[in-house]
Amino acid sequence: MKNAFTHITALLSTCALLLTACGGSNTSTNSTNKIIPIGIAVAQTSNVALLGQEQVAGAKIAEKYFNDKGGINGTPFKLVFQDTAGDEAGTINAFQALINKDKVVGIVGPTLSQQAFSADPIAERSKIPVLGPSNTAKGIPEIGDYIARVSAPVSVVAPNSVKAAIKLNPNIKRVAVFYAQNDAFSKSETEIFQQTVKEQGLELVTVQRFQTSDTDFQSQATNAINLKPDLVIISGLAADGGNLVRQLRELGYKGLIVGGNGLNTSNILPVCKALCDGVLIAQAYSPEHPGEINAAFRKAYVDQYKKEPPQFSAQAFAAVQVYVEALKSLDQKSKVNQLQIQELRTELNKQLLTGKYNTPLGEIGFTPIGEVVQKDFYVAQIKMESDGSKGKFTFLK
Ligand code: 1QQ
Repeated sequence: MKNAFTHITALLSTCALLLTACGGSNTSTNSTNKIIPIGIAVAQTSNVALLGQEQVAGAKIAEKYFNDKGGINGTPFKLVFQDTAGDEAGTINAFQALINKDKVVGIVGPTLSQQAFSADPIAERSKIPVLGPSNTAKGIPEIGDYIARVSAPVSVVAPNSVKAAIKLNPNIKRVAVFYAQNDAFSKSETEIFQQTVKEQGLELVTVQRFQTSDTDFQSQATNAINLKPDLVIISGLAADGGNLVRQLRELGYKGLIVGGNGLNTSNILPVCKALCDGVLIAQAYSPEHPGEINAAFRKAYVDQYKKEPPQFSAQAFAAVQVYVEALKSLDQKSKVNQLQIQELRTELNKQLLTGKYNTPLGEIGFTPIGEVVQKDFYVAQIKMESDGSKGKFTFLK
């Protein structure tokens, strides 16, 4: 069983690349195509791939793990990848390909909230479930009945890192906030950061704006440093965020730095190198999370990548897991291979919202509108070797 599945999965990955050669592009129902296709629409190219490539890794580990365990009650599933790149147009194309050409039962994606706000409404209109693996802005599940997420929102995650910074340095008083004004997630996260700063009785001395495409932050960094902050908080993405950290340090800023979820990848380490040291980032996943499924996920990740699994990989794994377990439950009621694709998508959407899932993130479930319900959150701090060549995320106690 195990080897047959692995073989079929490998064959289908080839077919996904050569759809015409394999003749699989026009299959209208699942009864003629036994293998169940789940779509993955994340950024595999562009700067956003600094985040998206970790999602591909987590999803692929889930594909092998759950197919080795028998797939959907004995029927294997396959992941169909469509690259969204970093923008909205690419995401819309990827969603349309998955919905109309690949005829997937549900989609995991996209990488950014900025992309989700334009592509998710297309899935909603086509009545196909979407599980956001990393969309944390306010308002994502509210896009529609078919839109849910496994990524806890900024309102739940972001305050943890500010509180951790205050614990590390109880003398913090003056806070400078930076955010990328062309990114929906960054705008949403900075609102939460600014609110937390005020709730903690700190003084917000400046709010500096930039673009995710910026590489030069000299003027914003200088403006902020002149106001003598003892905490800097950044909401941006990986490349811009890493460059901003580096330039703040080069210009002499010595205080603590909190980075938001867009900096939550070891792919920023080559950008700020030794100057990344000490950055605090809240986490919705810990590699130390107890339980069998996280142990299996962690081992598979460490074996392949020789480092601890990052949050974005764990969330992508969890999203695939939700589809697999919801499909299994549904299949026990009515054989999923005998349902027409549209009926299957609708039933799957209903089913997944009612389940409880024991994932590497801990036990998760959903509210009726598709907001994730999750218990455990953490804060990590980047520790770099002094020559800046290597570093890692260490979890605070
Ligand atoms: C969002 C995010 C991203 C920074 C994660 C990749 O949280 O866009 O909502």
